[in-house]
Amino acid sequence: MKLGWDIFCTVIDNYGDIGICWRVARQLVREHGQRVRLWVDDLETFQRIRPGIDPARDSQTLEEVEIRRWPQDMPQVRPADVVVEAFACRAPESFLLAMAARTPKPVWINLEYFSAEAWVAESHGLASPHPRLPLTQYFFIPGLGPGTGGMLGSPAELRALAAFRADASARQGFWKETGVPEDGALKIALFAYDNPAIPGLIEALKHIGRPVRLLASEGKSLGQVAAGLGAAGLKAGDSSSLGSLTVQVLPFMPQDRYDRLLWACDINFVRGEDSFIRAQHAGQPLVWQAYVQEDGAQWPKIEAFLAPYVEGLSAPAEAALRDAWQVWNAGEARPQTWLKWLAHLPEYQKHARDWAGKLQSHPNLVDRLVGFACSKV
Ligand code: TRH
Repeated sequence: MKLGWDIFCTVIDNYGDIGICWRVARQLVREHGQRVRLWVDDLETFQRIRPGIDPARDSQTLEEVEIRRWPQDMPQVRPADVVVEAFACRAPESFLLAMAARTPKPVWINLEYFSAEAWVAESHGLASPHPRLPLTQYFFIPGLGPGTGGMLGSPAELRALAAFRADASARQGFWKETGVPEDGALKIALFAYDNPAIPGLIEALKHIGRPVRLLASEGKSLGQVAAGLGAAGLKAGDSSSLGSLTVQVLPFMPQDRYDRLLWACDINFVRGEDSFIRAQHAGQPLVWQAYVQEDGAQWPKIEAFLAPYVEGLSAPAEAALRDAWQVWNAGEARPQTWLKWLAHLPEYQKHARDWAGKLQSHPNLVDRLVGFACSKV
C-alpha cells in the first residue's frame, strides 16, 4: 500500500535523532515505495550527515524524500496518511488540529528509542488517546525480539556491506579517500562522548605489541584523546604517534561514509543509538558508550543488551567484555581492563560476526513500521 508519511524530527544535542530519521525516511521511499515528507528543525546539523542539504531552503527533495524546514510557525498543510513524531518530539498544535479534522484520520505514531529491555515488548504498539482531540497515538518501540518494533537495518545496507567486504579495491578506495594509510595496523574507530576512560584506552593501546591506528572522530571526545596523548589539543586532520600507536583525527563525515568506516575498521567504539546499531550490523568487536540519562537509566539498557549479546562467549571473554563496557560507561581510566579485553580479540571477532548474522533474523524496524501503519489505516 502506497502511503504518505509526515515525519517530525527535532535535533536535540547530537546527531542520532536526525541520523535515524533520515535512514527511516530513505528506507520507506527506497524499499517500500512510500511518499515521505521529513520535517526537521535544524537543517545545519542535518547537512553535516547529508552534505547535499541546503540549510537556506525551506523545502527541498533529496533521494526522493521531501525535506521541509520545521519552522516556529507551521505552514498550513494537509497531514499525510501516517504521522510519525520521532523521539518524543511534538508536532505543532495547529498540525494536530488538522490531523483531527482530516478524513480518514492519520495513523499517529510515537517512534521511540531502541532498547533491549523486557518492557519494550509489553509497551510496543500500545495506544494513547489524545486528552482532547479525537486522535489516538501508538507507541512504536524498537527492540530485540518478535514483540518489539525491531531494529533499524535494511537488506540494501547488508548487501552493500557484503559487497564492500568482498571488494578489496572498494576498501582501498575508501581508505584513500579518507586519508588513512593502509599500513597493516589494527584500525580502531572511536566515536564517543567526552569520556574520562579514553586516556586509559590510549595507554593500553601503546602496549599491545602491534601497530595500532586509532581513528578518532571529530567532536566531543577529542579533549580526552588529547589528554591521553599529553597534547594541548587536537583538531580534525591532526595525527600523532606514540611508539606503535598512531592517533588520527577524522573530520566529521557524511553518514554513508561513516557507515563504511565501521565496516572497514577492526574494532568500533560507538555511542548513542544509531552508530551502536550500525556497529552491530558491521560485525566487528564493538564497545558502546550509552547516552547518559537521568537517574542512570542507561545502565539497565546496557545490561539488557549485554544479556543476549554475551551468550556463547567463553567465561573469561565475557568477564573481560563486561568489565570493559563497565569501565567505558563509568568513565574510568583503566589500562589493564583494555589489555585483558584485547587479549580476547579473536574470540570477539567471531562472536561479532555471529551476532550480526543473528540480527538478520530479527524484525526490521522499517518493515515493521510499514506493516503497523498499514494495519491501522
Ligand atoms: O550523536 P549521537 O550521540 O546521538 C544520540 C543518540 O541518538 C541518543 O540516543 C540521543 O538521545 C541523543 O543523540 C540526543 O550518536 P548516534 O545515535 O550514534 O548518532 C550519530 C549519527 O551521526 C549517526 O547517524 C552516524 C552519524 N555520523 C556521521 O554521519 N558522520 C560521522 O563522522 C560520525 C562520527 C557520525
